[in-house]
Amino acid sequence: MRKSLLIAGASAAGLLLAITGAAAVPVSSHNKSGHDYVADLQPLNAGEHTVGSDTYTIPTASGSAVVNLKGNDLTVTISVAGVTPLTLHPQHIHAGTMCPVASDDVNNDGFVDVIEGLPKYGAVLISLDSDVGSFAPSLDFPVSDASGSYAYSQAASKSHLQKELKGALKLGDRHVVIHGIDPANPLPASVQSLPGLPAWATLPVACGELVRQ
Ligand SMILES: [Cu+2]
Repeated sequence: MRKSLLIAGASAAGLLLAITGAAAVPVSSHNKSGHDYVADLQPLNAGEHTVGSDTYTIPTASGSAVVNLKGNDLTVTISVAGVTPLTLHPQHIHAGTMCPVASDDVNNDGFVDVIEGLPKYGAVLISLDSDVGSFAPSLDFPVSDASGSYAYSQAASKSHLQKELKGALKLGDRHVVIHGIDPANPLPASVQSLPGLPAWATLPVACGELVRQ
C-alpha cells in the first residue's frame, strides 16, 4: 500500500513536472524572443502621375518592418521591395496615428508629398539610419540594390531612446514610413520637401502601422 502510494506520488510529480515543463517552454522562449511590433508596408504615391505634359512613374513599394523589444534591446528589421533601384531610401518611425491616403494631396498635384503626409503620420520620431540611437541629422540610410530591394537591421537601447525622446516609445501608436525615388526624374515644383532636402529624397513611397503581435 505504502509502496504504491509512493509510486503514485512519484508519477504524479512526474506528470506535474511534465505539465509545468511543457508549459514553461513557450513562456521562457517568449521571454527570450521578446515581442514584436510589425508594420505591413503599403505603397504610397505608386503609379503614373501626369502633371502638365510630363508623366512621372512612382514604383510600387512594399515590405515589412519589425520592431522587436527584448528587455532593453530594441531591434528594427526592415525588408523592402519594389523601390527605385540603387537609390537612397530615408526611413523613419513617425509619431502619428495614420498613413496618408490620396485625399491628403491638398494641393491636388497628384502626389501626397512629405509635408502633406505630416498631419497623418506625424513628425519623425526615430530615424532608421545607421545609428538608431543617435538623433543627429544623418543621411546614412539604406540604398536599394539593382532589383529595387533592400534589407535593414539595426539595434538600439530602448531606455536611451526614451530618454532622448523624453517619453515612452508607444510603438503600438506609431508608423514606419519609407521615402525616396529616382533622383534622375525631378518631381514637379508643387511637390514640397523638407528644408535642405530634394523632393526625390523625401517623397513617401510606403507606410505601415506598427501593430503588436
Ligand atoms: Cu519619414
